[in-house]
Amino acid sequence: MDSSSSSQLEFDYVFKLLMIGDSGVGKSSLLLRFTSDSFEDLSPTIGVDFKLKMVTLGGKKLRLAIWDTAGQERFRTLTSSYYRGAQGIIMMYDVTRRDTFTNLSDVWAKEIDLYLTNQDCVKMLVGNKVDKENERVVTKKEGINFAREYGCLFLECSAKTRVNVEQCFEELVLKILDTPSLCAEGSSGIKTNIFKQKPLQADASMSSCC
Ligand SMILES: Nc1nc2c(ncn2[C@@H]2O[C@H](COP(=O)(O)OP(=O)(O)OP(=O)(O)O)[C@@H](O)[C@H]2O)c(=O)[nH]1
Ligand SMILES: [Mg+2]
Repeated sequence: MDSSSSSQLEFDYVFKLLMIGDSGVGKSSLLLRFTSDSFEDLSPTIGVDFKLKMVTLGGKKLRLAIWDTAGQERFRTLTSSYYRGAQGIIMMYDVTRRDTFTNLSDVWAKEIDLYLTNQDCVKMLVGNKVDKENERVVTKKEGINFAREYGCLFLECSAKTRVNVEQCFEELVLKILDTPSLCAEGSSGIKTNIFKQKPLQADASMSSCC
């Protein structure tokens, strides 16, 4: 990745986005669908993964630095350090697994309270795997209610069928753009800061889609 070439610097903002949620809910699959428009049977993430994507939204050229954390508990200490400076966070559950939904309040909301440094950080609740409608155990209404209580945006999606995949990221980013403190000159959303936080070597892979 060459961050010094001029084409790489032609953007208005860098936003750091973080993906959290239980193992197996489909965080890496959603990210792969969004960045590469593909779907595979992925192995659980080891530590943290990272992808970059350029998008144009709201008339701005944006560089999204998306950190995909491991849901497995043994990586929790490592992943907690990646909350720092995030402008947006995707909290994900699997609509066919009730435990992944209850863990949002039992585990993930607590992690956010402990580790998120940015008070105005925009949160997006995502219920994945809606293609498995006949196995659904968490209703859309429950998702809406949780999102209302925790002040999150909300969408249901399927990384497998592409339903609402782009919207998850677009709605999150549009809300970030609409939040002055996250876009102001001198805020952490400005161009250079993402390269200060690199993935730990053996525990993360870095790839760029643009
Ligand atoms: N049917 C269906 N399966 C999905 C969908 N998204 C992911 N999966 C499957 O769910 C399993 C787990 O997906 P991952 O993307 O690895 O889950 P993860 O949240 O990244 O898991 P960790 O990295 O362990 O935290 C894989 O077998 C995926 O193929 C979806 O939208 N529909
Ligand atoms: Mg993963």
